[in-house]
Amino acid sequence: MLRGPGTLGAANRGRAPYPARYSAFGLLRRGVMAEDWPAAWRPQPLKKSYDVVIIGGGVHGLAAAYYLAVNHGITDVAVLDKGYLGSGGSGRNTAILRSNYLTPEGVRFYDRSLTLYQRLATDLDFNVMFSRRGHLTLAHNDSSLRTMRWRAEVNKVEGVDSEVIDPAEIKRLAPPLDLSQDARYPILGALWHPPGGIIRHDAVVWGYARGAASRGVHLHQETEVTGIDVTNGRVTGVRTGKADIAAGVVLNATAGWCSLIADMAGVRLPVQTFPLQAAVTEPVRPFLRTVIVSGSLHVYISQTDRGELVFGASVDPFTSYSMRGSLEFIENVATHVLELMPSLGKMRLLRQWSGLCDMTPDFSPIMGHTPVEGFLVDVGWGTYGFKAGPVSGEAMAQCIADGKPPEIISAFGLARFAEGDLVGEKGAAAVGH
Ligand code: PYC
Repeated sequence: MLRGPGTLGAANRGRAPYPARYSAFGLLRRGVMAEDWPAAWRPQPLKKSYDVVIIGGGVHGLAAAYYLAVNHGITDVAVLDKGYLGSGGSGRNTAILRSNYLTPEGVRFYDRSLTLYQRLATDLDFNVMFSRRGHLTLAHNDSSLRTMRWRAEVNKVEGVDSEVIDPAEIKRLAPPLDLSQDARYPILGALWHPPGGIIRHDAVVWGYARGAASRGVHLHQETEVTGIDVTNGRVTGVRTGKADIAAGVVLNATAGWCSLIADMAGVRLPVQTFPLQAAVTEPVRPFLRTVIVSGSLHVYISQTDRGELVFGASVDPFTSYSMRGSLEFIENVATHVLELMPSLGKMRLLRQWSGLCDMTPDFSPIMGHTPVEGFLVDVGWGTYGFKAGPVSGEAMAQCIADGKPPEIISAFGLARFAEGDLVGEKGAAAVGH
């Protein structure tokens, strides 16, 4: 099944050039000629064998496939997804981008991702609607302010633009915020991160899918992996609901089910999976430019280019694979949004949804090789996965091509949990967990 641009112009298959170059002129010509766009990617037969099989058709898996092809010329690659592309965390996150992390390793890593995101529309010839809005993390108490000063200093040392600002500056940047000192949780200051912003998350998925497919990568939707074959400590292929596939390299780029997939290869991951809910309102005129985060109130708010407000919270307080929304989440998120912006009392919620977050003990990902030769992981993203899509794809592609992890992910190996060499990134979480 293809949803999204993969279905566009199905009637034109075989006629129009593939993939079409997107341009203002092309848009005009097709409008005038009433011509449909060709499919952004085409279904391919499931081969019996590939050099590389990537499990997970979200931004991480697709970006890895794209950079394997573009940076390393490796194109005998299949991306498998049990649903449709982007149907997991990539289509369920709140599309916030930032690099104001706490550890030097985290700051460098997420900053590379932000750099790639900023030029992604040009690289992919696909409008991913990156919008640099600035990112404000509010402090309601002294300990939050202290952590923000710490983050600002680490950010500056790593060349990332972040600073702690006072309430007057916050009011200037985000006028709808209640900055009165008699608010229930007065705002004492904020970490201001000008490069942060939002993007259209589905477009990122579609852009990478189109870019990878046009270079020969096969995208197989509704192809669930049911087993991973390992012989003498080496991966030899995967089993799917459709057929078995031989492969010398298998990358687990799943979110929500990463520990279950790793388990199929006999690799145990220190990961617990929690639901994370989000909600969106009806669209209103643009009034909020910055992304607002309050860790103490467990809420983040941004306004999309279409005018909707997107709200998110911390993960649900129990492990589960269920993706149901709850009334409790809506009550809490609405309460905290109104504490921050009382003027929103009349806005109506449009819908809510949920995704799954694979949390690691140190809130940093697990990337690179595993004890099973040829079986690699790009997992354990907690609530940070979407922000890391491009850099993860780039790094995992390099890891596969070179046979060793590049420097930028060297701190995120699985062995760190046994060695006690953690990369504590909890202090950079948007909300408490
Ligand atoms: O870390 O900025 C963040 C975030 C926002 C939503 C989930 N995580």
